[in-house]
Amino acid sequence: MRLSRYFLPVLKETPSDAHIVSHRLMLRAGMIRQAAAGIYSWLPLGFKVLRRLEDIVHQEQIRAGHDPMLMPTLQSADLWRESGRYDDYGEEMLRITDRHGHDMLYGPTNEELITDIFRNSVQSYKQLPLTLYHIQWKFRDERRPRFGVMRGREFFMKDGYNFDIDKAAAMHAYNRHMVSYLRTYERMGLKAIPMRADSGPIGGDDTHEFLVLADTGESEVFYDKRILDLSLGERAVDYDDWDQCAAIKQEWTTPYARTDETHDAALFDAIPEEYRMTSRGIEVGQIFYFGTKYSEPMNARVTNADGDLVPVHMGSHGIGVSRLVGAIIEASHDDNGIIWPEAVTPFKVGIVNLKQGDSEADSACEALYKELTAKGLEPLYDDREERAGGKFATMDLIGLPWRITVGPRGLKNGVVELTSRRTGESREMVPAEAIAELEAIYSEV
Ligand code: 5CA
Repeated sequence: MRLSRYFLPVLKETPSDAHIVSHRLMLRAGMIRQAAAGIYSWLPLGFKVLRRLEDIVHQEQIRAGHDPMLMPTLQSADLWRESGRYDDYGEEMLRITDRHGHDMLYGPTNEELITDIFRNSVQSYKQLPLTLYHIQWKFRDERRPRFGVMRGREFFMKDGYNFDIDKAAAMHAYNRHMVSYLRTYERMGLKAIPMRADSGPIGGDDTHEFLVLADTGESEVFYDKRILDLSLGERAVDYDDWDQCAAIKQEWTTPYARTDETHDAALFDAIPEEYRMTSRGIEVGQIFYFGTKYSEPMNARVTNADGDLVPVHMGSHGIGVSRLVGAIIEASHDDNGIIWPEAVTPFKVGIVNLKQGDSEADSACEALYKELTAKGLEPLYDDREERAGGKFATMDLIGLPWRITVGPRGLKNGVVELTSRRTGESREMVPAEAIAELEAIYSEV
């Protein structure tokens, strides 16, 4: 992409109504614009990051054996009356009446709709286990939408629903989701810690939230520092292996980690003092096991191996995809702007032409641009007639992890400069070497 033709409305001024760094940077970097309180348009740069996260979520869900689908944003109130949540959900639910006088709602979550789909098509335990998920916009009429996309009213969420014959099978689905979420966040360059949580309006007995540590997080968290050393890395995971998934869950849930909602001071104080940590965290996902809470009232039953009709055991599992964009920025930025992890960056490398209009600099940049593009290294080429300082400031603000700087002085010796956004370190090399380095870096992402 050439910056001269790209819609990137960066702001020089810091927006006064944005109170946390990710909100400020998303506005300044031209990623989002507010449409109404807690509702945002995603401009090209922001949309690219959102799509990257969505892709990672899909890949990891499919790897875990879950089936992607798409349910609508609008739902009929009738199903929610069956589960009893139409009245229980309260003011967070946006209720709408259509022209025929039918009660509708903008879905805050989809337990009822998916249970309805399930009960109309599945009759036997032989069709289980089954996990269906979608990534769709949700609406919750939050009393205080704030922090930009972190607590929006409209937000993009992955929600998945497992259907199993009994509690043991549903607990495997729970464990499997925990493992696949750990892998998902790790791929995004994040450390997200599973913490025992409260189930709130979704209900159920077993639930964990995934929290990313950040000073601006809304939750207070207490944890054993040693949990930060855990990583799935290259471990081969067999998502059908109950024991392996249970062992990984055990590994991550053994060190103490809880939010203020479930904090137990006595357990916490039993941890050696040097490992005891208190900080703030952003909730980027939550998994639930709630058994037959929806299948009983909604009559979602299947025949088991003995021929008896039994309600299915369910859980639901959510990832805050739009919130993650903000969470990644909270976890990865400096005074000059965003620092994207390679896995989610909107463009893989920026090209800065220090002397636009100089025929040698222009043709060196063109050659780089073509070759990087051909290799799938998605460059953003700043080909504007602007001074170097302004170009560097824009690149730093939008946070591409790598930058290639091309100027007449270097070109005299045949070299360009490759700079890391994270460390600021710059090295001179011939263009082919810079391309080869980037290829090597991105082949590992
Ligand atoms: N049905 C279940 C699981 S699919 C559910 O709705 N879970 S949830 O309420 O925990 O939401 C899942 C994730 O969506 C949260 O962990 C959070 O990351 C994200 N989320 C929830 N509310 C908002 C909001 N107002 N703005 C942005 N993201 C949100």
